[in-house]
Amino acid sequence: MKTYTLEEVGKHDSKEKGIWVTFGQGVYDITEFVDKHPGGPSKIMMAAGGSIDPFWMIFANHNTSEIHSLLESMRIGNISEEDAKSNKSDLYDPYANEPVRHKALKINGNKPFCAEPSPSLLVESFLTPVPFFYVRNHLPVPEIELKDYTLELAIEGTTKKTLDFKTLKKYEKRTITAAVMCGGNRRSEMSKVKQLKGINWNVGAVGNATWTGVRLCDILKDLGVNEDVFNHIQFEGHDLDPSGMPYGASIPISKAMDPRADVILAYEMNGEPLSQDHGFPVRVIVPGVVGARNVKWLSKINVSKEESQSQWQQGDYKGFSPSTTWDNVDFNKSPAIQEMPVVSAICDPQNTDTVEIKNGKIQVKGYAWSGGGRKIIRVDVTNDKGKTWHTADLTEDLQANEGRYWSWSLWNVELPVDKKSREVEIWAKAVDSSYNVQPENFSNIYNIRGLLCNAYHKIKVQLKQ
Ligand code: MTE
Ligand code: MO
Repeated sequence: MKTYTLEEVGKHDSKEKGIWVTFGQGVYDITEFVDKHPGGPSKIMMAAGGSIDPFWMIFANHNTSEIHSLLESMRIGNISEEDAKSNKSDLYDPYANEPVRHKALKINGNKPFCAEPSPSLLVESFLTPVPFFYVRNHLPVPEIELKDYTLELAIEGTTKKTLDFKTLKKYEKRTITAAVMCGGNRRSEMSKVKQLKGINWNVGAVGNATWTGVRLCDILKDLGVNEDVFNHIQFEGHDLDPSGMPYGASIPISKAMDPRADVILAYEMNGEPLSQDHGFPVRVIVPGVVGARNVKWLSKINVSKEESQSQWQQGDYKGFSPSTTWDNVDFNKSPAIQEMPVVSAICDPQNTDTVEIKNGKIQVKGYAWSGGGRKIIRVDVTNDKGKTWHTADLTEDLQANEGRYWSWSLWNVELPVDKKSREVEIWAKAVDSSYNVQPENFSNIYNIRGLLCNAYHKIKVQLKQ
């Protein structure tokens, strides 16, 4: 294979001249691949004409054999050993100072850190203890000192005010109970239909907590925002990608300014200051809305006519038809996910567990939740493929108001089983206050990003004889 100089590689940084990158000693022509990059063309273009090594240190989820062999298929040559070494010496590990996490979290990705608790642990308590609350980071965790913390308030990009932590805390203190759920929760089940791209979450990319902070509507009112002039409230985090772009997302202004929507800039979780992983010192909680909009380590709020232009608002966290493929997908044609659909999961027992029969029955526990403040009104469970449905008992948030039910509901049910059968298949489905119900299977809601995975949860367990 041919050997290139870094200068030669550097000249190939546009579609016209071809797009080359290096990784280790390899030189790769990625011109054709750029538009197909799942993380968006803009992200991969930051490496055009240079080394992708530092990017892959931040987006370390690229370190799979599948992605390495995809890269190798585009190899056109090498750089010299010395050049590869000098590229390497510039590297430092942006994840070197990440917080310590509880061993009970099952890690789905280390850099960035993504982890969830086991299902049975999840339904042990109505409020999820902070150490067991799933973590979904897209970038290294930023380190912020309270005394240095500032929140910028802007209108169409022009800064109007900057609040420090003390000033922020002067606004009226509010507490809500709300579940936060990742748009990819239960993706591992959908991935059985067909290959898709995303972290392989089980049912634990959700947690339920109390969130204390100030109402976003109070801050926007104080800023003199006219709801009729703008359409979206954009948020930015203190976590930055290699080009200095922050994590970002937005919500409709109607949600942000509605006092009944309970959108909170939270500084406490379950009565304690936010932990580093969950957004210390301040994060947005948009109850009833997909996790991705609940921006952590909040650095900036921008009032705008437009949605956030971030990759996570524009080129990710959107739903598609089961027939949409990576070759024909057009992210501009799908709206960004906001309010989540109704969902439930069986958490105890888990698939393939062996369970004991007591008085001819087995006990089954789980959670159910719906977005938009819609309360769970019923959870139906069957162990004969729908011939007989048993209604579960619900543990609910008794303080929640009509139309503002942000918390999850836990449920449990005793299912009568036939002692002679060795194996039982259990299905669960929830119904929300709009009588929305979960779809029966994943095949007709499959999408290439594995989002909105809310089909009936189906598991098989063995009966202890
Ligand atoms: N905010 C910032 N700044 N950076 C992030 O990577 N991840 C989002 C959201 N807010 C993210 C963020 C996603 S996709 C989810 S699901 C939730 O945070 C996860 O919140 P948690 O880690 O507190 O459970
Ligand atoms: Mo997420």
